[in-house]
Amino acid sequence: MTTVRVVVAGAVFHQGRLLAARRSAPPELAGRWELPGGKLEPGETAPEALVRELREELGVETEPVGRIAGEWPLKPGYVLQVWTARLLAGEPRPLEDHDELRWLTPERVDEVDWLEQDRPAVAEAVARLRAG
Ligand code: DCM
Repeated sequence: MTTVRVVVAGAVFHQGRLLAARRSAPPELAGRWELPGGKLEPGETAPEALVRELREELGVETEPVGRIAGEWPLKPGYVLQVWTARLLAGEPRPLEDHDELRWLTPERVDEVDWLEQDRPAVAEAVARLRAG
């Protein structure tokens, strides 16, 4: 039996902007921008994993709001799921895995080089951001 592992990423919104994070590793992904997140640990729900990952990687407290429909293939054995989330507390800092962060307005969301697999979810996140 093969088990597919879930990577959960967050479209974090704050004051009408979307948070983008530039990866510093691994070499084949470094320099590309993503919605920050990481792998579910055994026993965790996706929202629990998202809150933990954003705390570890960015030093912030967040509240998952809702899932963006869809699931996107990553490397073999992994799929990406995306949730929108609100920033509750803290100023994001690139503590792990990233070397730059940006808050993007909807107009500027295409100014960074998003990982291909993140693009559909980024487009949907921006549509929600615009809708308020
Ligand atoms: N990943 C991705 N898009 C994201 C978050 C993660 O494609 N928004 C991929 C990169 C890694 C894997 O998921 O191959 C695990 O991520 P991490 O290394 O951040 O745990």
